[in-house]
Amino acid sequence: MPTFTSRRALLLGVPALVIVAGVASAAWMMRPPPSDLDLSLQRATDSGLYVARLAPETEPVSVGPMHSWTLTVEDRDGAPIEDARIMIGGGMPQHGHGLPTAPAVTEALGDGRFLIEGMKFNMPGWWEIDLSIDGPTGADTITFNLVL
Ligand SMILES: [Cu+2]
Repeated sequence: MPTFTSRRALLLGVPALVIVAGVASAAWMMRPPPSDLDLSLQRATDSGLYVARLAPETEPVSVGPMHSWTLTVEDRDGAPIEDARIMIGGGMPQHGHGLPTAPAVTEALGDGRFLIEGMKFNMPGWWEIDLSIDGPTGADTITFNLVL
């Protein structure tokens, strides 16, 4: 029966593919991050509208536990941004996957500080944290690098 055959091929083929991909990617995933990565956690956003500073709630940042960060946003003159729509994304560029959680700003703490909750890194290596900041002078983006 064609249906049975194709289902069986799928049932056998998918796990085999997963295993092959897993073995192949193990070496791939061990690659060191680029040596010229900017690991600074305070920088101007891509179009220069804001200066963003990221600080983890506890240092060093470790692989595993869910934790929070504080993001501080200032305009280019150093004035704190009190009201902005902030979206958080990211992932591991060398592994082709995103963040394992969906972190979000849950509170404006004042003085341009925003609480980011729900951050988690589930493996060692190079992580990117992508922020989009939509504030009073416009929308801008920035990507921070983190090596765990
Ligand atoms: Cu990864």
